[in-house]
Amino acid sequence: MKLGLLLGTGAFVDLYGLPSIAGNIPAGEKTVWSNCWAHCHCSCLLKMVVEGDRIKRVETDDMGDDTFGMHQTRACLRGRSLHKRTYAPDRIKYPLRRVGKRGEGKFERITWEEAYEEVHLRLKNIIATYGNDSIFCRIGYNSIPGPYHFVERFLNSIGGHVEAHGNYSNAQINEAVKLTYGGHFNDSSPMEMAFSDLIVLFGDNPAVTRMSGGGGTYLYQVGKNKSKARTIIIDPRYTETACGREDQWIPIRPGTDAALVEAVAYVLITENRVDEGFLRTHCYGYDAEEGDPEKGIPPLPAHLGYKAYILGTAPGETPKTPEWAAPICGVPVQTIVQLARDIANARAPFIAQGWGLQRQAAGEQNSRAVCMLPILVGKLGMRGTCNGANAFSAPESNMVMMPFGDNKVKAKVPCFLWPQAVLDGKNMTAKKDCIRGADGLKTDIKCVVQYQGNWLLNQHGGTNQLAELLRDESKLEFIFIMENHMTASARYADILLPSITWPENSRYNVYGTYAVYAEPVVERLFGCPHPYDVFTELARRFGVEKQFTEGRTWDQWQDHLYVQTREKSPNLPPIEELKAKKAIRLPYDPDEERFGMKKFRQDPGANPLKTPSGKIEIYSLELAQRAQTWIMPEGEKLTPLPQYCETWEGYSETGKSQYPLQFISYKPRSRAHSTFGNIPWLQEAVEDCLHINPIDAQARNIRQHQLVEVFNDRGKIHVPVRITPRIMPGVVAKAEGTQYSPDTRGVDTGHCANTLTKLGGRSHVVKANAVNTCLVDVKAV
Ligand SMILES: Nc1nc2c(c(=O)[nH]1)N[C@H]1C(S)=C(S)[C@@H](COP(=O)(O)OP(=O)(O)OC[C@H]3O[C@@H](n4cnc5c(=O)[nH]c(N)nc54)[C@H](O)[C@@H]3O)O[C@H]1N2
Ligand SMILES: Nc1nc2c(c(=O)[nH]1)N[C@H]1C(S)=C(S)[C@@H](COP(=O)(O)OP(=O)(O)OC[C@H]3O[C@@H](n4cnc5c(=O)[nH]c(N)nc54)[C@H](O)[C@@H]3O)O[C@H]1N2
Ligand code: SF4
Ligand SMILES: [Mo]
Repeated sequence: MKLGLLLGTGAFVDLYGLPSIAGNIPAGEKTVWSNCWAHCHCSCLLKMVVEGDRIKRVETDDMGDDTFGMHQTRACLRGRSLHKRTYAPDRIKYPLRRVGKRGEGKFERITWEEAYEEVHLRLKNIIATYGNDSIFCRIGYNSIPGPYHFVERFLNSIGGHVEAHGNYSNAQINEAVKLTYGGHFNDSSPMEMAFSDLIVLFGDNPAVTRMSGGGGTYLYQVGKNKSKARTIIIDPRYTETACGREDQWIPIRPGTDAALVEAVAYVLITENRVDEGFLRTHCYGYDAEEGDPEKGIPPLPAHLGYKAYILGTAPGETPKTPEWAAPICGVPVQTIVQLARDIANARAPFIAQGWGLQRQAAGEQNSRAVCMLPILVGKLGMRGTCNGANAFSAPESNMVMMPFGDNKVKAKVPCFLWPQAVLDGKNMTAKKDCIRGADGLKTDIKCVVQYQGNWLLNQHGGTNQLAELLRDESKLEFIFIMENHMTASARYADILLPSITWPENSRYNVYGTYAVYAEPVVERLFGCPHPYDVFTELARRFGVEKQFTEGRTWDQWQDHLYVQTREKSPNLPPIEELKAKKAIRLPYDPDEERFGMKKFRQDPGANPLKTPSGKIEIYSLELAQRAQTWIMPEGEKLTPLPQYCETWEGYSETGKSQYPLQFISYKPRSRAHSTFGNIPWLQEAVEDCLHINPIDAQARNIRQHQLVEVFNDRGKIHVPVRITPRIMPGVVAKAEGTQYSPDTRGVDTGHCANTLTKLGGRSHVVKANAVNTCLVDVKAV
């Protein structure tokens, strides 16, 4: 039932028309509706309590009740500390120009006029000398990106820039799902779990990554409470999502999910539990294929198909039995067999994956492998199921975004390979390095623009090696950064401009169950201009102001984008109404079908997928073609089937390497990556430490809570240890996002995970960040 109908209010419920919590606000205070803009994309509503010109505290959404649809989008610990970000002592207050060596962190204060002058001049020189093809910019998606595209827009209005394709989050799974399903990345909403009888999650921790009221974890709880579906969590760590709630935790070695899936497939096939009919009518490459010359679909001999590969009847293949897989993935034979039978017996299995397992060298294959489970049993495109892809991509903001403008530079570099483009861009090609939009790059990257990111150093692989590259002023000639706080990356800026924090800004957001018009909660601090006005001024100096602004101020752009959004979603209130009420609940029907691929499932002939064959591609024709034509550096491999693949620094290397432990870095509860890392409340609330299993700790004489050194050839970090069975033996883990802080001994006392990961550690297919493929050892300090 639609909520609007339920309450008789029509299209939406103006639950948030109320300006403040009546009777609860002391005299002299007022509340202002705002929202949290953090990178978890939960976008929770916040009620900011302001006294005078200062945010005094942050309260959460306290309207409505626990009825689903009327539920409060309660903020997490980070959102409730948001004012501490605004008033943090490491705020960048004024424009700064580097005076010391790059990375030393020595700056002098300059005026805004000097800053405009210098940025204009340096960008102009870079363009005159090397062309726009030498400028790289990638906006950190630290916030719902919508309103923030003015930086790319500015660069495009002055002739363009090299963009990134893919991102640090989900480049591999997106490619994998595209190759397999031709789309359908976020197939089902967690609400479908209400109609499932078995939930299986691979490397997915929504209780942290989609933490609060606006996020998917709430939907997960609601759905699961309704169906009481049994849940299996497959992860090297006993995660917050698993803690005390799961029916089964299956610890697995990082990077080996594909081996587990193959053994499950072996059991399903040999016990006659696969859906042969579905595999014939809806899929390509399970077994021999006749092909269709008219549609350009080639035949496939049986020995190249998935079945022959799994059963080991293809030449040179071994049967992928549970006995074969168990020593690789660390999951006992009996557990594998039981998992296969549980999936086969389920009426509506909801099988999904997070993004941890695709941040691996063979990440695309890991993701494709997980999709094989619903495919084999033919349980997708129906109530209560998921196609094996991600289910917790928070409902994207439906906001129409500020247009990028036409980018005259067509080449796009994989987001993780921009340092390679600095080192040797002109030798990067489409078929070797996955450059898109052109055959290769015209020139090396000479200038980097970072707005709202910390990927210049901290969030990228191999901080020590990357810092060395950044220090070389003959390579990168201009680093231009705009930031709120002094981060590890910001220290490497040539020109560092301050930027306002979220409560100082205004925006609309339309999101899942609500729409908000967030006005600035307080005045901009330190006399800082609005960042849109900063880029408007730069555009003016380049003579392209009109083109950049189209005559709109920031607030006029916001109104303009909201009106366009409403044209697409007519159930939104008129702009005047939202502006008056500030926040509004949108109707949400919990029983609505929220699974994908329904039409394809019902009639695959009439509703083909956007794959080369129009079917689900177990054997990827696109990958088969790339395997013939791409130049693969040693160690990188393209296989048309979703196969388990041994990789550099994977589990198969642990016996041979002097670094015997697999290291993974996961999303922190107290931060969004490095954002919020400067808030003492949050540092106290969540311990930043290395998790190690008692067996591995004992073998190294390590005691609880002592300081340990985690090391490999690339770097060393010092970090307190937590000895816990919540991490499986052979694996150590740490949250990502603490700031890189090398000391004079070369030890990173800020214990940034990327001091251990590999700078060029790229995945096989889309060449994205494989930071979870990493070997280390640990010793007591
Ligand atoms: N080892 C390891 N590395 C990883 C990952 C991992 O799992 N392990 N995860 C990867 C992933 S998924 C991602 S998405 C990336 C994230 O990488 P980044 O997007 O670079 O993430 P943050 O560290 O959050 O940096 C965002 C910065 O933007 C600033 N900021 C916030 N709001 C504003 C604003 O309005 N204006 C301006 N100018 N600045 C603002 C914040 O202060 C912060 O310093 O990291 C990747 N790196
Ligand atoms: N609190 C908080 N929430 C966030 C963010 C944040 O920084 N903080 N960042 C946001 C962003 S940008 C993104 S991209 C998403 C990221 O969301 P995810 O990428 O899904 O999050 P991670 O914690 O990196 O990884 C999920 C799980 O994968 C497990 N894992 C790692 N390797 C493997 C493997 O080989 N196999 C299996 N089965 N499991 C594995 C990890 O132990 C972890 O529990 O989260 C978003 N939400
Ligand atoms: S879950 Fe927390 S960090 Fe994410 S949007 Fe909500 S309040 Fe902000
Ligand atoms: Mo991400």
